[in-house]
Amino acid sequence: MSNPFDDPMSVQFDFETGALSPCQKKTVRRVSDLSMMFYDSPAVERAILEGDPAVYEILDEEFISSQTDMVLGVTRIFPGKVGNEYHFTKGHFHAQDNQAEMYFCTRGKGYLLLERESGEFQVQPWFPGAITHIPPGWGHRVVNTGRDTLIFVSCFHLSAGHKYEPVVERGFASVVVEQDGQPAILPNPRRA
Ligand code: S6P
Ligand code: ZN
Repeated sequence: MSNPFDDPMSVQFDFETGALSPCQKKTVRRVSDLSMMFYDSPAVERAILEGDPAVYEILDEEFISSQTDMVLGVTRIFPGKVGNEYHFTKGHFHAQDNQAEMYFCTRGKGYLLLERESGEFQVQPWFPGAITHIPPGWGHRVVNTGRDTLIFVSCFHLSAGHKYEPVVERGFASVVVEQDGQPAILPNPRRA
C-alpha cells in the first residue's frame, strides 16, 4: 500500500493566530503540568487553586513517510507569570542525543534558553524572524516575556523523542523573572 507522506504535501500556518491546518494533535500544558518547573512553589499552588490556567499549547502535524519521520510543531505560549517568573515551555533534551531541531519565532517576544548537560548555557533574545538551529545535545526552553502570545514553529524528527528528567530535576541555569517591570535573567535559585 502506498504511503501518502511519500508525496509532497503542504499545510497552512496562520501567522496571526498560529493555527495549523490540518493539525493531527493538540496538547495543552497548564500550571499543574509544570508544577515542578516554576521556582516559586507557593505561587504555583495559588495559580492551580485559582483555576489552573493554560501556560501554552502545542499543535503537531506528523509527516511519517516510508523513509523519514518529520514533525512540524507550533507552540503558543500565553502571556503571564507564576509569581514573578514568566510563562515558559517545560523544556527538554532530545532522547536521541544526536538529534537537532529548528525553531522559528513568528510572533511575540522573549528568550530561548539553551543548555548542555555539561552545564554550558546560552540565552538568546527571541523575536519574530529569529530562526535558531538547536544542535544535538542542547536542552531548549522558550520564555514569553511579552504581553502578547509568543508563537514559534519547530521542525524535528519524531524519533528524536523528549527527555524531560534533567529539567525536572534542576531546571535551567537561569530563570527569567519580572523585576521593576522589566524582564531580568537571574541565576536559578534551585541550583543555589
Ligand atoms: C519538540 C519541540 C517542540 C516542543 C514544544 C513544547 O522537540 O522542541 O515541539 O515539544 O515547544 O515544549 P516542551 O518542552 O513542553 O516539549
Ligand atoms: Zn525539542
